[in-house]
Amino acid sequence: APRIVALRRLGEEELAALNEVGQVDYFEDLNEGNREAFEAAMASAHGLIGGKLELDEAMLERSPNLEVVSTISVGYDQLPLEAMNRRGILLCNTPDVLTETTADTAFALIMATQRRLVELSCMVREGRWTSHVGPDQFGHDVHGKALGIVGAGRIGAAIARRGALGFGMSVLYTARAPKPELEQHLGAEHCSLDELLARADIVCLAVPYSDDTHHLIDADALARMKPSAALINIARGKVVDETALIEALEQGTIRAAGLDVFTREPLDADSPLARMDNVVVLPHIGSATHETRAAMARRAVDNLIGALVGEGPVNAVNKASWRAGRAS
Ligand code: 8YV
Repeated sequence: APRIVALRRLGEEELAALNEVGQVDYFEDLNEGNREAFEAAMASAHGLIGGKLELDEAMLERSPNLEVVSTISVGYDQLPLEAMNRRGILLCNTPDVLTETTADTAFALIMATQRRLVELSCMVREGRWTSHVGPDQFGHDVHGKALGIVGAGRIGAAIARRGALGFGMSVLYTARAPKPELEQHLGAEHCSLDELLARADIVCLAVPYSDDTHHLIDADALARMKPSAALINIARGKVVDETALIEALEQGTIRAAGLDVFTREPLDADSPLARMDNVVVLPHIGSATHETRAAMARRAVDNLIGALVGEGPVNAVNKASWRAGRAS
C-alpha cells in the first residue's frame, strides 16, 4: 500500500478515505516538536496531500519515493513545479470548487471599498454615530461602474458574471486571448492592461502569481489608474508592489483598496495597509467557507487517490511530466 503524508486541513472523512488506500501519517500542523517525524514520514512517502504546503527542492531530494503532491488550493506558486517536473512528480490542485466562493470574496471587497462598510461600521461600534450621515460618509456606487478584471480565468470570469448580471456593470478584462463567452453573454470587452487601468472604476486582480505577474501592478500601473478608482486583490500579494501601493493610497493616486492577500502573510498589524481608512484588509479568506474548504479537501483526496491507485486525478497541473522523469 502506498504511504501518504497528510498535512493540515483534512477532516475525519478525508482521512478515512485516505486510510482505505494507503498508510497515512497525518500532521495537523508542523512545529518544532513534530518536524522530525514529518521528515521521517516524507522519506518513504509516495503521496503528499495538504494545505499551505511548503516544499522545496531539498525536501524533494529527501523524499525519493514521492510520486504525487496534492495541494488543497488552486494556486501552486509556493511549490517547486520545475523540480517536480524533472522528477516526474505529479502536482494536483483544486480549481473549480473554489471559483464561486472566491468571486464572492472579491465582491465582498468591492462592496466594502465602494460603500466604506468597514470604516462606517467601526464608526457605529465605537459610538461615533452621533448625527445623520452626510457627504463625509458617503461612498461610491457599485452598480453601473466599469469593472476591470485582470486575468479572466475561472475566478475572473465568475467575478465578471456577478458584475455584469448582478450589478449592471460594464466589464473590461485582460486575458491572453479574447473569451467569446464573456463577450457574448456579458458584453465584456477584451483590452490591454494599460487601457483597463485607465478606464476601470474598480480594478480586480485575478491572475495566478508567477514570474510574469510579479509586481504587475507597480507604481507605473497605479499611476495609470483613475484617482477615483479602487484596487481589489484576491489573487496573490506579490502581484502588487506593496510599497508602491501604500504610497499611491497615501498620496491619493488611487482612492481605495480591498485586499485579501499580501506580500507577507499574516499581514503585520503595524502595516500602513492595516491602518488606513480607505483600505479594507481580510486575512486571506478567498476560499474560506465551510462548504468550499470541505469541497477542496475532498477534491484533493480524490486527486491523490486517483493518481496513486485509481484511474488518474481529476485535476493535474503537469500530467505530461508525470512519471516521465522517473525513468531517468
Ligand atoms: C488557499 C488559495 O487556502 O487556493 C488558493 O490558491 O489562495 C486559498 O484557497 C491558500 O492558498 C492556502 O493554501
